Amino acid sequence: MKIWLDDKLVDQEDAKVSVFDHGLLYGDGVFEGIRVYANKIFELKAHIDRLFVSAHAIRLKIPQDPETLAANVQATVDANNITDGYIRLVVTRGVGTLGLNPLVCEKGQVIIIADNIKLYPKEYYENGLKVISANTVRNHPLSLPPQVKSLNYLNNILAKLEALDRGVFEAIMYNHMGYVAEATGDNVFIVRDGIIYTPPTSAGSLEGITRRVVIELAEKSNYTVIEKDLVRYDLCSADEIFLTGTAAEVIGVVDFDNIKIGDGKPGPITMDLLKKFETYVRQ
Ligand code: PXG
Repeated sequence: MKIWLDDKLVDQEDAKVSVFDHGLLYGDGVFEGIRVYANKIFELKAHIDRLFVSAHAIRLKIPQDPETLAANVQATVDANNITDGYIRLVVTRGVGTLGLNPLVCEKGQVIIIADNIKLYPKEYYENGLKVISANTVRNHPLSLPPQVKSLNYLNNILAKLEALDRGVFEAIMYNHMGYVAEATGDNVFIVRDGIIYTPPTSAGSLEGITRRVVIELAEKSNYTVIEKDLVRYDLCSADEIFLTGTAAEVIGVVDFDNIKIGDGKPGPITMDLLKKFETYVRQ
């Protein structure tokens, strides 16, 4: 496998970074997870744009311009003959010293990995997921803004552990005011009386690219989509719940905190949007 490291492709065995990299020492950096569908990188520009905004927000200078970085992502996909797969694009603060100060790190470190994705099992889509409410509150916007896709995912990892401890795969995270924010690696939607609702990203979620595409596809199909703050009760009383994300795509939730959602199968609007998404990404 070829990995893009800094300014060139190297063999996997030679893809090594320093133990003084602040990405490792402090989780100081940003990343993107991107899909390749049928030979085409999905929403590459949107991912590059979000990476640059995240980096800007933490005062990390990406040592390549967006066009060059996009071309290098494509070159990594091509070098590994990835036709359907997954790209991890990482920019760390780079090599520094044993101290927090990011200003001593001279140059950000670019890493691009393109590999085959381990898809979610088919039965997750057919049967739906069970999810729980996490006790771990989503990062306060005045600490680490949830819109920054940073290398520090401990907030989400702690919530994911709660889910795994309780024998389920995903957890819903709430913000510091008690409103629904997102799942640990996905955005959240509900359906009630045929209307689709999702929290605004200001409630403490990543500005998900799948979320945006699904909203556009839903509106094109004449569904009404409303962004509004949701509370736990809105999920308890929903006809359908579904999650969206690069890995998950569109996936139904059939059990929330041991409450059956709908008839215990992914709902009709969820399945319709999943079908439309699958068609859209391969067109
Ligand atoms: N919220 C969070 C916290 C995420 O990490 C999303 C929402 C969905 O955003 P996108 O832009 O992907 O629609 C994410 C993204 C994985 C994996 O392996 C998770 C994500 C991305 C890629 C892979 O679980 N999460």
